[in-house]
Amino acid sequence: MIQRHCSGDYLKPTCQIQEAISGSVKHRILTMHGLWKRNLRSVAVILIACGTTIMQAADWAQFRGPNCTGIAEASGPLPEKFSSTQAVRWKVDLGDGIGCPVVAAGRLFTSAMIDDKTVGLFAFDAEFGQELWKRSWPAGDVEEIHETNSHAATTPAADAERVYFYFSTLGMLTVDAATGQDVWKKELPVPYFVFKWGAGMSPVLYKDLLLFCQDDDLNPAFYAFDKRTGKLQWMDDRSDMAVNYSHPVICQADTGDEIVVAGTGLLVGYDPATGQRLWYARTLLRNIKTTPVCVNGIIYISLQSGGIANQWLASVDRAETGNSDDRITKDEIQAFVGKRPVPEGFYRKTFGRGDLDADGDLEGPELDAAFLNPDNFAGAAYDAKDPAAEFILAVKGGGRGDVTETHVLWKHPTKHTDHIVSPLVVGNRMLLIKGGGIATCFQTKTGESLFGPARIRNEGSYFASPVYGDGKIYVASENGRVVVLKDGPELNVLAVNDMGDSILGTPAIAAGGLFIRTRRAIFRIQKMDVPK
Ligand SMILES: [Ca+2]
Ligand SMILES: [Ca+2]
Ligand SMILES: [Ca+2]
Repeated sequence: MIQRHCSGDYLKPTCQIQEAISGSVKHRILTMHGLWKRNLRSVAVILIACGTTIMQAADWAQFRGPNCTGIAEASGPLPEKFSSTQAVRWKVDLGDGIGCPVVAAGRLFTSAMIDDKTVGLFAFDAEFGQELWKRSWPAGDVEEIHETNSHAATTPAADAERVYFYFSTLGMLTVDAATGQDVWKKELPVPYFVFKWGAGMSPVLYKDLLLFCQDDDLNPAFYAFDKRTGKLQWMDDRSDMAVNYSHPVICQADTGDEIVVAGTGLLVGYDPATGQRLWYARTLLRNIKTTPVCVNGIIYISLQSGGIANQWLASVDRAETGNSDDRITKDEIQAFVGKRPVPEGFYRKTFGRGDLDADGDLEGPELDAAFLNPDNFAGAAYDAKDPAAEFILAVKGGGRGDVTETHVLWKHPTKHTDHIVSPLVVGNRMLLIKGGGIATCFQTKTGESLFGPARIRNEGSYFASPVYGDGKIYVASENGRVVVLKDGPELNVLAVNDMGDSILGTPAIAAGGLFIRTRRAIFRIQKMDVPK
């Protein structure tokens, strides 16, 4: 039962497919492994007292760790100074990859391309680095992607029992965390990204749900599976969205938990039990690639995005692929894409609603109509003088319906947000890192500036998002350097460390170490002079 939404109504019902969601603490206790086993009795007592949070605090089980925040609350001491040879507990060479490492119940998981045609998923002992198992699959007929990307771009999610891994041509694969053996598999529509950005969304866990949101150019949708069986619990058709790369986060609102997803034009709060859209704030931009951070029922987000017409004209209607007449034709799109035929479905969706005069090209307002849902125009219009926009924003969860006027706490234009790097919120401070190595910091209560823009002594490109542990903030750059900042109300660069190889994936902090995935290896970095 999928009910399509009516015009202008973003609270569309979704197909809820049976079974209430129940987190079972008892189940977790019975199945804990490794490090936890030693302290089973005391851990069990704490678990009963605080529900599931203790597992999440100690593990780094998914993209950007607990609730995608980048924060390790109980990390133990972590080093300031390290390199590819200094403070390295272990290192393993891997194939190319930019997905992040994750750690659950003492095991580390990460993905890599084993060769051009084969994708691998690897399990290591987080403490000692021995390979526990590896799996490989034929990558299949993968789409061409941008040269800075890798086909191994997604991050697994994991718990003590299973590892959940998404790959564009394979769908969602779930294997046993201890052995790597198949548990369940779900095929999903293979995503299409006309600008060759490629698949980059990773599954995240919430209680017994495995959440996967993917806003591509053909079939944008948000899925919730039963993590044990793969059974689809609900899905939300997100055909009102353009391409986004923002991960779902959990907001603990006064009214209960919500799943919050940022996307084209809209920040949406979902009911975890049913997948219904509870609220939306009509306050975002066109393509959202940062992930919000949710603290104490408030969602913080930083954004930078242009309009849609200007991007299409700049990319496609230029000398190499077009004729610079401010009009886009299918031939120009095909010339831009290259040899692979553009899917008919893409033309149906875009020209179908955008070519208003049916003359075979898109121009002026037709560009906005083609590439944005008619009910969800976002970002600069085709005739805007300045299509770029960027801001920071705080929205209170727990609303119902259109909360644009009621729950946006503050929204400030800035000049230093990044379009890919997500913000880090530690205590009452929100830190942004922008490409080029520029930091700005704001207080979360009002969004007022605390410091910056200020240089962090490493002028690289940035794809990874900052992470926090032991009073320090680690910022990894594509140029292989990891800048270490002291967390505080002023900028304080403690060290700039060279890992000797490009880093695009966000590092993980868990099990007493800092795990850094470079393009060709994984390192466990830790403070070496601390007695164990
Ligand atoms: Ca043209
Ligand atoms: Ca036309
Ligand atoms: Ca025309």
